[in-house]
Formats: sequence, structure tokens, C-alpha cells
Amino acid sequence: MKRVLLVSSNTCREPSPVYPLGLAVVAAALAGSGHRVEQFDFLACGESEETFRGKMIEFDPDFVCISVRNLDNCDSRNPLGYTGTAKRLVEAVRRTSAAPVIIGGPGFSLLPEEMLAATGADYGIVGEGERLIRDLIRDLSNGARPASPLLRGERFLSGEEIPSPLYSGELIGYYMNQGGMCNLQTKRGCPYRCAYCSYPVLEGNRFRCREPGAVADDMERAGTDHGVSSFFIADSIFNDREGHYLSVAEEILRRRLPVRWCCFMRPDGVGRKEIALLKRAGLYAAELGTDASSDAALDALGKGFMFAQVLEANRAFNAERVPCAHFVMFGGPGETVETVSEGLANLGQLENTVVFAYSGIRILPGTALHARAVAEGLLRPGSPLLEPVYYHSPGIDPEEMHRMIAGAFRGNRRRFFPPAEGLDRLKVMHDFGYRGLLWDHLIRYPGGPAC
Ligand code: B12
Repeated sequence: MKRVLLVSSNTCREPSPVYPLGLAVVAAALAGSGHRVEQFDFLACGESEETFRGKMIEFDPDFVCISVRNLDNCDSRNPLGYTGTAKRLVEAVRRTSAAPVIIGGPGFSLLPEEMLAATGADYGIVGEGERLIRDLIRDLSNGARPASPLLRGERFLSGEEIPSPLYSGELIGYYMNQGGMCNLQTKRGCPYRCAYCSYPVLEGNRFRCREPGAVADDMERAGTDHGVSSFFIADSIFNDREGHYLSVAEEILRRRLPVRWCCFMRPDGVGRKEIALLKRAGLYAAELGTDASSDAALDALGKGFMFAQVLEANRAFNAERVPCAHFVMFGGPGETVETVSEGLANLGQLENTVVFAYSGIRILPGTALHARAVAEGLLRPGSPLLEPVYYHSPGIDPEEMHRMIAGAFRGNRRRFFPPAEGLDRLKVMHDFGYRGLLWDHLIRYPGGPAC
């Protein structure tokens, strides 16, 4: 049995602070192997290095494991970077202890070599952490050192192997007060091939589904142990074609769980019947990965659906009175003045919904967009990406594009560009005591509130 301190380095508050779910599942795996585990959250402690050092001295860990969720905010108009915090935390560990530092998390896993060098951690685990961290702690405890400081799993966990999160009561209190939501996964992986997206890189390109009963157990336990009834389902995409998401909803209904939740969905393949079932099971709003708004841009991003399907989905959500928001990125491959005009006109047809628009697309390794940027000579192969690099279509001047988007959105309180400006507006709602997604309160239905 070793003493393991798990540390969340995420200090991002956009769109709101999110519970460190990666830490909670890694904690579950380690506690399940008999280790004494404590979870520390740098954001929840007010970003105080002194409090962190105090924790290090009090707990005196054998291993310190740091989770890096975000590299940056992916917003080219108001860029914020987060990698410096992990470095500061590693330095703080070094000042108080000789414990090896192991680093992981999605932000880390996207750029592991660069992040390991930048933070000065001893070991890095790329991708899913549960199994590799147990093995590494076992090996290091037995005096064996891995051949490389970077460890990668040979296979992903199956759905049944994905552990239930070990939520910390203290952290739940903080995050329920801040964001008003707890989070969990019903599956991992993503089989879609969206050109810019890193989800398959992180989680693999097949859905690995948890038993609906295990998901419902997690919700039930979060309610019994921590009084939580509001969740964000943190799956890459909730509405899988095979319909696992519907089985999860049916299980929630069967158990009559008094929960409300929201999730990411694709706009295709979901109609009124499905939305009605999800709503009965607690769905109160959905964030749609619409990603682009002209057919040409959708095609260039490899989305596999057309804008007509987006319109259809939007109508279905409105008909069922479930608020939805569309997230779109302008300036991607092939974007021109004409496609932006068409996209903005299309967005104009989306009634009673919220749109968040981004300019340019953050280039991440392992994606088709990265390969395209290299092929187009916009990026050198092997160029560092820790400082965010954005893809901006050579076919349009970004400033002109910004003027077009801002002009089209002006005066519409349900359209957000740049996203940071919208977050400021949503913050006011937070200050008035609203919790959860917040944008859903901007949507009104004839004759009364949404749900
Ligand atoms: C759901 C989600 C959201 C939801 C979260 C809702 C909620 N309440 O939880 C919302 C929409 C709010 C959101 C917002 C943002 N997100 Co987000 N999000 C995701 C998503 C799809 C899943 C994250 C998750 O919870 N996974 C489940 C947990 C269990 O997995 P995990 O954290 O990866 O942990 C595993 C491993 O990484 C590892 N691990 C984790 N920690 C550790 C620690 C150690 C020591 C070890 C060894 C291993 C380890 O083991 C875990 C289990 O296997 C990921 C993409 C993806 N598929 O991973 C993006 C992702 C994490 N988000 C990202 C970003 C950028 C953001 C935003 C900054 C975007 C924005 N500008 O608004 C904000 C930041 C929010 C915040 N306050 O931190 C990026 C981060 C990378 C980057 N480019 O910087 C990702 C990777 C997507 C992407 N663009 O590539 N997000």
C-alpha cells in the first residue's frame, strides 16, 4: 500500500469550473488496488501554492500524480493557456518531497513529449490512466524502472472495465456551488472522423460502452452519498448510432432516478421520439457538435451530415421543448467569403436556439487537420504545438470574417461571438444564482419555461 496524492492542475473557469473526472476514475482504480489515495484540486484550493505545499507535508505521499485537462481554451480570439500550472505544481513538489511525479490527463496526452519536458515531471502516462498508473506504481515500488519515462497503453479498457468515479465529497461541494453539475461517462471512444478532432486520438475510434446499470448506479450513488442530482454526461458523443444512449435513458427511467442532465450530441440521427425519451429520463439541454454551418465547410470537416439535418434536429429539439446550442467554427478548410455568408444565412434559419461561434480551429496532433495544415505549407511537420496554433483558411482574411460574423450576430442575445464575450454575459446569470449550462435559460417556449 502506497500513499498517492492525486492533483488536479486545471484552473480553467470557462464556461464554468468542471469537476476533475479523470482524477476521480484514476483515484478509483488506485484505491481499488489498496493504495491510500487523496485528491487535491488546485482550483478548489484557490490556486494557493502554500495550501498545496501544506497538503504535501501533511500527507507525505510516496507518489504525486498530476492531471492536466486543458492545454488552452481553443479560442483564438481570447487565448488562454494552462500548461504553466502543472510546471508550477511539479516545482512545488520538488521543494517539499522526493516523491516521483507522474503526469497524465487529456491535455498532457495530446502533446506528451512536449508536456513532459515543459513540466519536468518524472513519468508521463499517455491516454487512459487506470491500468498503467497501477502498474507503474507497482513497478517503481519494486525498484523496477520503465524503459521510457513515457508510458502508453497497448489496449483500451473495455466498457465493463471502466471504473466508477471516486468522487470527493469536498470537491463535489465546491463544483456544485460553482458549475452546479457533477459529471460521468456512459462510454468512451469516438468512431467519427471529424478532421480537426482529437477525441479518437484520446479515447480510440470505437465506442466502449458501460453497462447502463453501472451508469445508473453512479448517478444513484452520487445522489445518496453527495446529494447530487444534476450531471453532465462527458461522453465524446452521447447519441451513438447503436442506441446505447437510449438504453441508459431507459435504465434511468426504470429506476425512476430524480436526475437532470445534459450532454454533447451529434445533430444527425436524433429525432423527436428519441429526444422525448431522453427528456423523460432527465435531459434538460443538449450541446450540439454542429461544428460548421455551410455544406461545404461541413464536408471539409468530414462531419458526415449536411446543414438540412442540423435544421431538422433543431426543429425536433424545439418541438420537444429541450433547449439546444450549436457550436460552430468558422475559418476551417476551404472557407471563403461565400461559405461564411452561406453559413451565417443558414444559422439565421435556426430558430430558438443558441449559437457559439469560434474563429479558426486549434490544430492538434494526430488529426487530419494537422496533416492538411502541413500539406498546405501552413505548418512545418514536427512544429511545436504547445503554444496554440490555429488553422485559418487561406481563402479568407480573418478580420473580414470576424466582421461578417459579428455583423450577423449583432443584436441577437442568443448568438455568441467571440465565445469569451458570451461567457461574460453568462457570468452575470451565475452571479444571480443560476447554475448549470446557463445558456439554456436564454431559450423560451410559447406558454412557459423549457422543462
Ligand atoms: C466533456 C468535455 C467537456 C465538457 C465538460 C463538462 C463537465 N462538467 O465535465 C465541457 C463542454 C464543459 C468542456 C469544456 C471545455 N473543454 Co472539454 N472536453 C470534454 C471531453 C469530451 C471529455 C472530458 C472528460 O471528462 N473525459 C472523461 C475523463 C474520465 O477522461 P480524462 O479526463 O481524459 O481522464 C482519463 C485520462 O486522460 C487519464 N488521466 C486523467 N488524469 C490523469 C492523471 C494522471 C496522473 C494519469 C496518469 C492519468 C490521468 O486517465 C483518465 C481515465 O482513463 C474532452 C475530450 C475527450 N474525449 O477526452 C474535452 C477536452 C478535455 N476539452 C477541451 C477543452 C479545450 C475545453 C475548454 C477549454 C473549451 C472551452 N474553451 O470552453 C473547456 C474547459 C472546461 C474547464 N473548466 O476545464 C480539450 C482539452 C485539450 C486542449 N485542447 O486544451 C479536450 C481534450 C477536447 C479537445 N479540444 O481536444 N469540455
